[in-house]
Amino acid sequence: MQQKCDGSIVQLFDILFPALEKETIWCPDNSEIVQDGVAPSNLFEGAKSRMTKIRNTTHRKRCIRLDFPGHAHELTFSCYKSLPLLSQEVYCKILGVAIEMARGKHRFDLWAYVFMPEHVHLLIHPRDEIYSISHILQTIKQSTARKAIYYLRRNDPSGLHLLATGQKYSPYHFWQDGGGYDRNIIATETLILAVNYIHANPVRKGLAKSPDDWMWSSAREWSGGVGPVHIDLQNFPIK
Ligand code: NI
Repeated sequence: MQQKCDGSIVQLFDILFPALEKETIWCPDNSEIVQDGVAPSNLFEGAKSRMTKIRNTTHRKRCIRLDFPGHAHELTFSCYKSLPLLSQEVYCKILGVAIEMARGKHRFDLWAYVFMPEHVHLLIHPRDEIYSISHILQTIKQSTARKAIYYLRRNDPSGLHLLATGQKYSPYHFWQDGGGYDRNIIATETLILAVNYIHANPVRKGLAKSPDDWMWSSAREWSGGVGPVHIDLQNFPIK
């Protein structure tokens, strides 16, 4: 099926998967929506090159979550207004705990992560056939936001205004609205590229000399050391 890529990929998914969950997202890093060899058909393998054409757009797009058994998901989400909230260790710790908690609740493997000052990348692999990436993300983000705002109220009330939304029922946000960026990955080579990409983030941004130098990353655990949030590599296709 040939489709143009100027946003029409959303319609393509609408046609193919009308019942799938969809939501509005903000894509950080001007990233693209890409499907990587997605079941149930191999349609997306061919569609991939066309989909990459929506790379470098900075428009709001809809994120089509494809919760397919066995797929890994590369998730990216940003702090509210892209504020460098995660440059403060306390919030990284809160986020780490939130990921641990979500892992207990939703049964997924955490294969790689990096907490950048203003955004987060996670590579996760749900263990169950039936799962919801939206629920997993919601658990992680809500728990972090609740604790971070509580912390701010008690310890730095003057800092709260940075997170103020002006909305009555949701007065403070820790995370940018929307689901972030979600890419399904099944091919082993793509998984390895994703892990390396995630670990290279602080180096690319000039924040670290090597991936292992960045505290809030799984790079050290991948090279045999320990990191602040434990990763589960027993189900990773190669080691
Ligand atoms: Ni990044």
